[in-house]
Amino acid sequence: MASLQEYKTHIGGQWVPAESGETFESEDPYTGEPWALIPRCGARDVDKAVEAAYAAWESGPWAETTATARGRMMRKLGDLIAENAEALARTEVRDNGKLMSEMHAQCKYLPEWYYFYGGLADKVEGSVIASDKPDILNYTLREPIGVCAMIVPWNSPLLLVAWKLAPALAAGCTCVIKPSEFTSASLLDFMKLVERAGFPPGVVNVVTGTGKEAGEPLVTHPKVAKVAFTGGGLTGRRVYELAARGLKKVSLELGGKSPNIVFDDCIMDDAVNGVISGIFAATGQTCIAGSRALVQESIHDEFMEKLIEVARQARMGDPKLPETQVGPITTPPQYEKVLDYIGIAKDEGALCVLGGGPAGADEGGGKYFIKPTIFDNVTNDMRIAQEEVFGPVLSVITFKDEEDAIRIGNDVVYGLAAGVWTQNIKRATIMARRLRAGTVWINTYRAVSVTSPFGGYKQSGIGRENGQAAINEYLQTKSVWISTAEGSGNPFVMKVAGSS
Ligand code: TXE
Repeated sequence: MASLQEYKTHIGGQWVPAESGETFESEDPYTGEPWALIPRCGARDVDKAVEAAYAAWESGPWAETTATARGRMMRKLGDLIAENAEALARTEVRDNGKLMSEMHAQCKYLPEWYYFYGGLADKVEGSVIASDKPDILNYTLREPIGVCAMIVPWNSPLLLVAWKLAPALAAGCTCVIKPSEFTSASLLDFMKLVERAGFPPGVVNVVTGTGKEAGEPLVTHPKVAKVAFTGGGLTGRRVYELAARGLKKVSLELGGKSPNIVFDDCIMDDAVNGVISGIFAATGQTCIAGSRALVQESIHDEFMEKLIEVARQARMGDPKLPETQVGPITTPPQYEKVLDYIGIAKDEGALCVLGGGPAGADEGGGKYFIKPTIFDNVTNDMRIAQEEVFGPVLSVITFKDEEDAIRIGNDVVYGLAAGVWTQNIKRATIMARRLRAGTVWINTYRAVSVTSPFGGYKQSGIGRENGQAAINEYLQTKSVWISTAEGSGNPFVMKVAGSS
């Protein structure tokens, strides 16, 4: 076996092993072989990282860095990401199994988060309040909330870090990031760029390790003021409960069971393409997966014929090759989970019309490959229609009319995204209004932008990432009162309206 690449983590501006000296292996999901050794951090490493972040925020050079200088550093980081996009993409493909073609696009666009929020850093303004009291000047300051814990999953590590880190840095916060234990390497590579961009020690720290050993001590650390989490619903709930004990500010981006709704007045080829992109892109391992295709009864047969024909041709293979369209499942537990759900769907009586199991080497598969799978005749009460699979498994459900589509579309605990395929603008507008989801795409799917708010309705999450308002997740408002009155008034009476 080739020797493993040894990584160190980054705490307080230093490259360090875990205090315990322990490491764990990271696997290449295409080959199933370990390729990297990652420090196995625990509570002591977390404490060091949070203390470093706290010092940098409270008294360190970061506290004195102007917002304009912060923005400049962030733009420098954006430039460095652009220069190193290819190398970052290669690490993520190796560690995560994402397609090189997807990572090329992602890493090329990634700098935009640091440019956008870097530009916003010195445009955070308080206001002068129109006071209802004489002799009072009252204004607000919008200040960084403090040390932010950022916990990210394995499906898109660099992108999901950017969604949190960029607004937090712009706001003037400092950060401790915990990547998934399955995909830590790309973030550690990225930290070399953070260092080169000139961020002072302690502003951005990383603790690698498991949720239990590194994640929980981070969420519960008394000096962490805010927790930004992306991951599964159960873990999100646990993180929320732990954070609540310390009354921390929390944002959660959790899973979805998004409907991709195809009306009989759609452009059929576009809709087929949109449904494919919703569920088979990124091997279905995305929170915004359009895992329920709702198809109007009148076009069901024609639509299914075309959908199966296109899905059948999806090319599985080595994620490094540009022609590959469907890659491996990223983690062994996720692989088992997807296979379990395929079994559940079959037991529930859903009709498997494509795929339905692991893909062998003759089909382009490697260690953890599952064939693009389509279940027809699904009803919305089945588990396969209600629970997040997070893999290349599509459930097709038919509907009669708009009202029926809205009812079925909304009848899940999630509300992350929805797609609608129609040429009727009136229908599109009604659907956009009535679907309970944080994002609604009309005649497109899986489009994201740094400029556009992203987040969940219902159990898909709390708070918004991206867009200008996301910076508020990392700010708190202070109200400053200055009296210009003679004397300080009656000490036993509250200074309410009209009195100073
Ligand atoms: O996520 P987890 P996993 C869904 C998807 C998937 C399921 C589990 O359905 O099958 O979640 O995936 C850290 N305290 N999504 O295991 O467990 C963990 O180490 C603090 C949806 O990846 O949610 C990792 O860094 N932290 C999703 C992060 O939480 C803890 C993306 C996410 O892990 C912790 C990925 C704890 N007790 C999976 N336990 C989306 N919304 O995009 C774990 N962690």
